Amino acid sequence: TASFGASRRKNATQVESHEFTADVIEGLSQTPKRLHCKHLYDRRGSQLFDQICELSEYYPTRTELAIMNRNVDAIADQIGSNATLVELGSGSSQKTRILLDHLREPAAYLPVDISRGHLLETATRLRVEHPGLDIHPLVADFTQPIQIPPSVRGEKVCVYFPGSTIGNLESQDALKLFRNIHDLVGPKGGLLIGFDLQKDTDVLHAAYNDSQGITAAFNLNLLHRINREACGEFNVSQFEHLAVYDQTHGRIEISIVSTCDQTTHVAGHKFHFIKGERIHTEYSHKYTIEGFRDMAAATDFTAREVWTDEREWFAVMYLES
Ligand code: AVI
Repeated sequence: TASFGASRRKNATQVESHEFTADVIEGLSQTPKRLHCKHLYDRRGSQLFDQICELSEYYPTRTELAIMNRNVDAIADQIGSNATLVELGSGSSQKTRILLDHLREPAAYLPVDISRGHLLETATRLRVEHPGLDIHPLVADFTQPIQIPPSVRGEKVCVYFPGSTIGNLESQDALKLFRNIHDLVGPKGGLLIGFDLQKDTDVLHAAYNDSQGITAAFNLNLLHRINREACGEFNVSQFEHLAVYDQTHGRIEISIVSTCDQTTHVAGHKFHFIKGERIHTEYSHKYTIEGFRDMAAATDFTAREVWTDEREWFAVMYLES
């Protein structure tokens, strides 16, 4: 599951569906039209994202995993002993396992995710795999400030934010998140973060325009979701996936493009599209190590160490507050 998490829980479905509908109507009323990328991760979207991670063209997941495997001892040294590890947008990922297997006497592990079911499943599994570890799942939206329960006592707090999910935030939101993390970990706290690096445009293009069309299905699923959950009437076959690399901003820009002039309705609201008009759905920022270091420094984090792969396609950085 991606780090924004699947946000559908049976008993909270109604409230969430109102919020989703309101958000969709607001986004489609803007010029240019836009939809928040967190809405890409309903149950189906999360399944499709898991498939993306397995694609030969989608290098980030396996590259980050290889970096973690190769450097986990050095990473554990940086984090130090008796640390409380807070994972933002925790998945069921192998990266977390590697880290937990190597941490020196961790005080506690706090996986944070917006999806309760997924979070509790992960916590149950981890309790079996790590019987001595104090595990406190937190159902929360990590883009908002979070609090560590007072019962959790470690020598320091380290936030783990893998997967380059930071890249899906616009720069102001990324800075805000860094500040929240800084407040959470306190003085001498840590942040272990994975981020994607700038590289050859063809490699980037292939990663977001895979030959099997899984990324296209992932993106267009958002229109299906609107039809399912927000009384939408999109004729999805009249829209296409578009992902292009914008070199100036160092980011992949993902949108859904209308292939003709058309009108659709969402919960009784009318939306007109001209041929070629885009709905922006996601950014995926690609950084340089220097640029990332500068962004972190603007929020008073200092880069202590960075690990990368031979091709320098992806980086994992340890920062201290
Ligand atoms: C979750 N996130 C880091 C992915 C990325 O690469 O930006 C989301 C994604 N969108 C399309 N493919 C993958």
